[in-house]
Amino acid sequence: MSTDLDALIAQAQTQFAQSDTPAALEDAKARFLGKSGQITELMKGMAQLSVDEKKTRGAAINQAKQAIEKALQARRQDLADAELMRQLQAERLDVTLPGTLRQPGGLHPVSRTMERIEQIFGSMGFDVADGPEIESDWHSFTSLNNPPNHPARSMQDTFYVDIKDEQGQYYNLRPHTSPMQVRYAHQHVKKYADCTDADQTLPDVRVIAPGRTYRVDSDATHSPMFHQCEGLWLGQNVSFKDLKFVFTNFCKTFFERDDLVLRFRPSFFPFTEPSAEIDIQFASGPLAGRWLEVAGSGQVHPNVVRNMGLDPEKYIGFAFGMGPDRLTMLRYGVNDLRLFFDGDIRFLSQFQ
Ligand code: 2NL
Repeated sequence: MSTDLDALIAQAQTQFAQSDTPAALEDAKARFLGKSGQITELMKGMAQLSVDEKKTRGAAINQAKQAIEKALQARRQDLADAELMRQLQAERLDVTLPGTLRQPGGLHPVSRTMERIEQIFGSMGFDVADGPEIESDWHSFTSLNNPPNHPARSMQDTFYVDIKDEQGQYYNLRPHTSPMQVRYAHQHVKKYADCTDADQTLPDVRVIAPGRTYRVDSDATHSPMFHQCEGLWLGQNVSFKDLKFVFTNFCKTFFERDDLVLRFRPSFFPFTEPSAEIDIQFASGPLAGRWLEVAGSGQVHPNVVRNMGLDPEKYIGFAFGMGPDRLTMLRYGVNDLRLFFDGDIRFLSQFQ
């Protein structure tokens, strides 16, 4: 092969070696193998040669072309290998590092209490009501026999939503779960509408209403969002003795204590008459001998029974309201309510 071709091959090899990127390499390729590259120009330059000269010169140029293409291919491969190595380095995984273990989750202690409450009252034939957290003024206050200017209705005590209902009253964040029971009773009336004739046995309303509730209040024992569980049992002959049985049974089961005693202390609520505060006392353990207030209760006021769409001449019974947050504190010996709502996993995981 002629020396000009050897020099051309060497020149191509040098330029390919100096190309550090695929783009630079393709530029270098164009200078030798492109449309106006040096190889192409040499081919064009053969026009004046004789047939024999063309044969030998053409073969030599072709050989040079093949050598340059081979060098190009080799350099392409080198660059691709280098890029792969760079990528492998950059994306290197240390498979010996400890993994990110996903800890199993668990129920919040207050949710556990709610489930226990539902289970225990369920075993005594109570249904579980559900309902909205944003309530109408009528369901939160009026239906429950609260007078129009009752302090519970004030902005100091209740959170209001800037939306009015059909009666022109602002909606509120329900301050208790009673509205769910009022709604439940109405549905009950609809469901048994054909069963209200005097000769027939009227079906009881027996329901609990657990859920989130809201009041303008915040310290170690009050949270603006807290939980409540109310209970309602209305029937033709449901009395305080039923309340006493049901609630005693609940407390003994909930706290897993047979030596627990109850005390009913006269009280006042607009929605019940007569009304009573329910205190419990443990015979042993860290809280032994202390009276602990656990619920409010009473015989449902006839106005409230009427507001439920039921006839107070036919339906009588009791209602109660308790705080699952406080019950959880008593059961586990927690002294600050706010711990339940801080979301600190070190505290919460202790209940799993
Ligand atoms: C308390 C007071 C109480 C009720 C709640 C109630 C519900 C309806 C009708 C009548 Cl639908 N009463 N609930 C009755 C008495 C007391 O709770 O101190 N709760 C923690």
